[in-house]
Amino acid sequence: MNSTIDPNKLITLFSEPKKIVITTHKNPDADAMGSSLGLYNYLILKGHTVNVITPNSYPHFLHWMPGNETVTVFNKQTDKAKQLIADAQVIFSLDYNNLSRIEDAGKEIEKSGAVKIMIDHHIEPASYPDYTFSDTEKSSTSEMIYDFINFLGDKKSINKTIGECLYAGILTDTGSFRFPSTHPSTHRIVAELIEIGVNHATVYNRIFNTYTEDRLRLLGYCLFEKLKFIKEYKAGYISLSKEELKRFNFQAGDTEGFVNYTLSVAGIRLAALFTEQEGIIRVSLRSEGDIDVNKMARAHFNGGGHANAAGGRSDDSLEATAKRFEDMLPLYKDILC
Ligand SMILES: [Mn+2]
Repeated sequence: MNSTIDPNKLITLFSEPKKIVITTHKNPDADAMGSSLGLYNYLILKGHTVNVITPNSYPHFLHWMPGNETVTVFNKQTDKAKQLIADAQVIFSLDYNNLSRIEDAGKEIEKSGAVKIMIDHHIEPASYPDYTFSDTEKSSTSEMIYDFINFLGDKKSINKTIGECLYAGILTDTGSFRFPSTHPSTHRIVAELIEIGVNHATVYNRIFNTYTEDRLRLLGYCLFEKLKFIKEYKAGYISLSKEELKRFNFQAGDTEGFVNYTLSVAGIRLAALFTEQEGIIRVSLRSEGDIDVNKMARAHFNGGGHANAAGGRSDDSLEATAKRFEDMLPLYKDILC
């Protein structure tokens, strides 16, 4: 962990019961919820009063995590969430690097005089926190929560409940241990989690084998009818209009992971998914090797993320957004071809 931070300062901070709020990014994924609820379960074990606040709701396949029933959703329980932030003595920012990533909740955090701690693996962390643990080499924020508890000298307190949450985040953010961010340290941590009782098969099934029939058929439709390849640039994309999503009774999270299927075709190294949601086009980009989709997302889709996985948005039509993607490919001819 960050060697410039004196662990004793944080050990002292947490030596007496504190009111703590844990926040994570919009459209929370398994790493966002796994790191948040992993840390939540650790901190309540230590006698603190802890609340997790998400900007908006998150998919059903993440609801099994211990402590899920206590999560406050900012855009649904706004007054409660504002009060919790105002009362907090310590506020964590997990799995995001900038208050703009949590929209209105960010404004409340800006006003707060609480001690702020960021734990995150995205590039270019903002400077508002009192303590920043930022490491873009790390597989996941969940892995960093394990490191954080270890940093506090309290690894022995990591139990099965905490471990299941952290395992979920590590599993998904590494693409099931495939992505380059999967280091020997990642496997060592996971080995320890299994040793303390985490059942990896159970966590896998709870996350990946929970499709509704509609979701599976939407995937089939995407692959059969919607997937378009631009083979000269080793690229492919899927675009889905709101009418198409409606036809399959789309629920938040249903298209999670769909973008990766495009990369499973030999010779394809860049994939995109465009979905028309809430009046904007959501953009997901994935790549292999040295193709930096974080740069593409920043330059063309008002977004960002990691080198091989990034996201963004577009205010244009679905068709115009897909065209923008196709038009941008020649700019990256050198790295794509
Ligand atoms: Mn993450």
